Amino acid sequence: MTSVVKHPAKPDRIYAEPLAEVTDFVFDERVAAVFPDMINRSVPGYATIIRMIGLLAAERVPVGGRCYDLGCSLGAAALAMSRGGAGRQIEVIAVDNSAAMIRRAGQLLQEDQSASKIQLHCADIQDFPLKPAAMVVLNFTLQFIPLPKRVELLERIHQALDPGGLLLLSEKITFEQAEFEQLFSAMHHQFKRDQGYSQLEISQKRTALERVLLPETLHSHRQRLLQAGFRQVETWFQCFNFVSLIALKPNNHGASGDTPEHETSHGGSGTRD
Ligand code: GEK
Repeated sequence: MTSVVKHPAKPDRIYAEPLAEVTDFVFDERVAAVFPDMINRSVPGYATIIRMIGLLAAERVPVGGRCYDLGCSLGAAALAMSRGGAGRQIEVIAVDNSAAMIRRAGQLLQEDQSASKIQLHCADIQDFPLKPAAMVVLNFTLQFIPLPKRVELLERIHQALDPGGLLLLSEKITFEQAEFEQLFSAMHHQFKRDQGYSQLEISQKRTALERVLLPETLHSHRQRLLQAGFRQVETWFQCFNFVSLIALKPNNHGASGDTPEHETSHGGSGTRD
């Protein structure tokens, strides 16, 4: 989260010592205090995704347009959008249900002059009312929403988006093929080792997240986005078991495609993911 934090991030040592009992992961004060270090060392490509969110906002958000960062944590994506839309009077609304995250985000954003237009809300995104928007970001947030509730949230986002609007959805994913599941989990594990996490930290964190972060396959995500009303869905980033998708809502002229993707042969090859 280099874009928010100007001073070195406090190191994440939450799972460094053996715990008598590993309880479910929560986004509390301890996590909020080390979050930039934690997410950068845990999610391969995180800094790139944040930077590209800024470029997407620069490309797609019109003058006076509205953006949402849902499950904003410390507001990295909100800040990227705010900077991407600089000079265009865009409105950025960032929402998270962790009071600790919102408090810390408030402190960090206050230090950043470019972020004056970002509104922070401590609320559950599952029932947070959405106004018309040009861009919505769910950057590694949907994975924490209960499975049966996910489609409803995506439907509300689709409904709120302006014609031609876009949803950016980043998620940790699983794979149907066991070989890829094993290979990419191992690569993620290696990535964390390379970032300085010990075997103990990796294994205790995995246990803590087991019942909290529920990943799905890329195919499930694409199907649900289509079900929610999106017509065009494309993967723009993937590193092992971390992906980021862009889902488009057609503009009034149907420019992003009037035909649901499941009725066409995708990418000309007819193959599915
Ligand atoms: C980033 N997007 O830095 N309502 C609101 N917030 C929620 C909910 C909910 N129902 N469930 C979880 N969260 C950020 C990173 S982190 C991803 C997102 C991670 C929030 C939760 O409090 C946390 O701040 C965030 O979603 C997930 O670009 O830690 O892997």
